[in-house]
Amino acid sequence: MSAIGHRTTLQEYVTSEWLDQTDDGLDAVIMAIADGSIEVQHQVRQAALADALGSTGETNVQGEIVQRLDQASSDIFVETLSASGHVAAIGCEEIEKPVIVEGEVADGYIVLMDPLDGSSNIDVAVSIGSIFGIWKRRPGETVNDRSLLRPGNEQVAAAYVVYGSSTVLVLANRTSVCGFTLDTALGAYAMTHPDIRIPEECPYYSTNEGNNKVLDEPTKRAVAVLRNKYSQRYVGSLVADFHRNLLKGGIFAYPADQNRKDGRLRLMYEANPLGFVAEQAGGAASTGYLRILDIVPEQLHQRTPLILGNKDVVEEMVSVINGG
Ligand code: AFP
Repeated sequence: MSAIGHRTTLQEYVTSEWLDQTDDGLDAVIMAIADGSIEVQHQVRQAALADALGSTGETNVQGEIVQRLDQASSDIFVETLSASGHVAAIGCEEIEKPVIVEGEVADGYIVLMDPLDGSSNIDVAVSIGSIFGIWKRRPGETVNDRSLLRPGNEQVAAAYVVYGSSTVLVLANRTSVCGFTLDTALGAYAMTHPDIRIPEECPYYSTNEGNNKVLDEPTKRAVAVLRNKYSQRYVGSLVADFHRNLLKGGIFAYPADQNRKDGRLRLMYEANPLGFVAEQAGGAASTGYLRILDIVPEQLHQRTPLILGNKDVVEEMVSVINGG
């Protein structure tokens, strides 16, 4: 029995109050993400029953073993985004080269995505998710590989989906951040979290404490400040840790360390989209030295240190890292 009742559906929202003059076609891109995520959440929840867990045996451009659901999610979103008629190019964690969409593309959005974030949690029924950054093709631009290398501050929108105790899609543009919960009976998203603002209080910090031994001294001091002031919560899926902290307050930190000089997380389809959502919700995103959204990217799959969440706590961590 549908529970949507009086609630605004995602379709109604993105085709009415959400769109402003400049965003023609953006609603179709968001609905392509929504449609793809409904299929992905179904496959994720059925995977064990359908013997669809485990790896493909392939290694992706990150040097990571590709999980079967990683591949399936990548295929699903490339399909729905390409079929939207408004996406000119797609950059994906699982695909080495950009996908330049053939045929006539009106408007032309460029989408960077992590189709299934938190691969290490897929087989153990822990929350995972999908992450999307959306840029607009420059007027008259013939899209090529370099068209995807745009700073995060040029995004027109960003979205992520959490496949957890419920399936929630969070959408941000330059004026608002809202959350929609999937009504599995109706197969449609409905507004459940209007006007999301990251709370003032910050009860949580999320970091892999197992890396502490390989952090440099200033970063160790910064993490110690978090440890002494906040309660730790760490799922190991960035999208799930970020979602909790966005709704309840908190800071996520995956700094660079001796083993990962550039950090672990990917700039274009993890840090930039979530950094955009965080800033639109009153939070902040930093490398420890730079604002994430101001980084001019050089490679599609480049990594970055990431500190993300409550603005004042991010600034405090940055100041300690810089000797403050
Ligand atoms: P993927 O497995 O999809 O790459 O995601 C895992 C992840 O990039 C991010 O979701 C987590 O926050 C982080 O890595 C977990 O890393 P550790 O296992 O080193 O803590």
